[in-house]
Amino acid sequence: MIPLRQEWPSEFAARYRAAGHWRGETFPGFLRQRAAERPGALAVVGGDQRWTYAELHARAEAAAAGFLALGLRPGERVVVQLGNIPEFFSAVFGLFLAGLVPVYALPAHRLTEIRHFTEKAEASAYIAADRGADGFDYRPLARALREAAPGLRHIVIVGEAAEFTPFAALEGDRTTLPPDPDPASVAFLQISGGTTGLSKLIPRTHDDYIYSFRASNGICGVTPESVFLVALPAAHNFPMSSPGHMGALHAGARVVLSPTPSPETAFPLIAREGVTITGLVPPLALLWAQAAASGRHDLSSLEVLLVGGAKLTPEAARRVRDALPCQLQQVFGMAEGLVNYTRLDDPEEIVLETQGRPISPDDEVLIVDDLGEPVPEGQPGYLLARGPYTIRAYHNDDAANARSFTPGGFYRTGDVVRRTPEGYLVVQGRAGDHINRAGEKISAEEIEDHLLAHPNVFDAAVVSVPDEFLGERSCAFVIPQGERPRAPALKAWMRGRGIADFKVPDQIVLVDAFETTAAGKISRRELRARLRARLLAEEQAAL
Ligand code: OOB
Repeated sequence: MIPLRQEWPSEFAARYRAAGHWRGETFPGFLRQRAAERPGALAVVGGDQRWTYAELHARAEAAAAGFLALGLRPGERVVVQLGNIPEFFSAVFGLFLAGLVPVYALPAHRLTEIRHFTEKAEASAYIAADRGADGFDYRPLARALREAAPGLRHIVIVGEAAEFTPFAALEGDRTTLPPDPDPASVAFLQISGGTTGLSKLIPRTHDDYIYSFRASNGICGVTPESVFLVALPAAHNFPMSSPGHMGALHAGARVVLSPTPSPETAFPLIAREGVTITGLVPPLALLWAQAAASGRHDLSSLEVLLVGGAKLTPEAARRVRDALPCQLQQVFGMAEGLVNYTRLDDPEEIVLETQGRPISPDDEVLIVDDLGEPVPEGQPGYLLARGPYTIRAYHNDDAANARSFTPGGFYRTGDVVRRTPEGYLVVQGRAGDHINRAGEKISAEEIEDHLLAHPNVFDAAVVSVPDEFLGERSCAFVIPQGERPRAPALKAWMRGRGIADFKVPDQIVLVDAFETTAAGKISRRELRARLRARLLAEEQAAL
């Protein structure tokens, strides 16, 4: 098994410890501490379950002992695909307590992605629920995965487990639990937005990740009295750590789980539980703003709404601020590390017009040109980041590491930003060829590869198109061969490839050829840019 590593050069690690960023806390350690300090306080509310800190800890311990009794050993990796249900927390903290390493998949992922994570992480087990909030049955997926990934030894199902191991039945001897892990060790693998090809695995350590949400708590005003609503998928880095459910649990606050982010589901929960803080992607924030106008639900407990994952334009920011009775906070982050926030005491124009500034005084941000040279202050350039919670390497991916990190250890975010005189970042675009569809990142290359597997597709190029609701949607240009494929059939065929639904192209345009330049072939990136420009020009002309 390839060992899990995430290492900062010793002088950096020493600096981050001396500054008090890395305090030697661990996930099992902090949960145990909260359970001891606030045993009767509510930790997790979801569905018809309400767990106190003592109960969450006891359930996590039972799961941990159960994982070990199955024969799983500390250091092994476990793919977790759970939605916003309380068992997400008993499973994940159970894994932490057993020294096992969660690999966070999203509920939308399907066989192709889950198999990729399983193989790349060399996972020994997979945990899913019987059904998702949308009714999707994960058991057939689990069956197909068992065939496709022979290294997988165990499949655990929350709910009706059929032939698999029922999560609720996990039990074992709690005295066998290992001692707390090294805080510098890898706690879990998060998945990248996948800007080129398939998603990469992001190893995050106890030290670095706990720092990121503990510091976020300070910036977002999270206290033990806070009530955090998880509206986005719990496994995503944004609702997990900005300040997220992990921040809330670290603070001893209450986490409320909304099975879906729709106002119909979330608003009654806000009113009932007195939710004080939550996070949304821009399209949902706009939807909430619209729905709030009906005034049917009491949202007065809301203090802070974080919006991020994709660009919130100043006009959208104004609409959200005007419609919701709370403070708006913009957040620009990435699963690889760096997170920026506007601050709660920032002047209005900063909150509406910027994506915030870094969490940490030790976050190093560079804005550079094509040659890697810093651009003049205030000019747009590529954002590079290095710091106490920004990774230095992906797991098991030399090619991506060579591409994504500078020799000095800066992560190439792929985002194009400019910095204001006050030190705030404004996201202007990006360098990479991905589509940011309502905060879900889709790699153009990954989708093109799928399309090329179709017998009637000669070539394909996938581009992003501005979309009023989603921010961006995907359009696939396809050169057919043989029988002309029809767009709906091609979409259905894509779905059948076992990929997340959000990756299926929103639009498919058949073309006879891709233009080439006089000089011959053009780069893939250039081709996508030209096709995109052509489509936009055509749409303009049609108006
Ligand atoms: C968050 O994380 P990821 O890993 O899904 O995506 C990161 C990318 C960034 O590199 C940027 O391209 C985009 O998402 N992004 C934004 C943004 N927030 C993220 N682009 C413009 N404006 C924003 N406010 O998406 C994520 C992780 C932690 C906190 C928040 C978001």
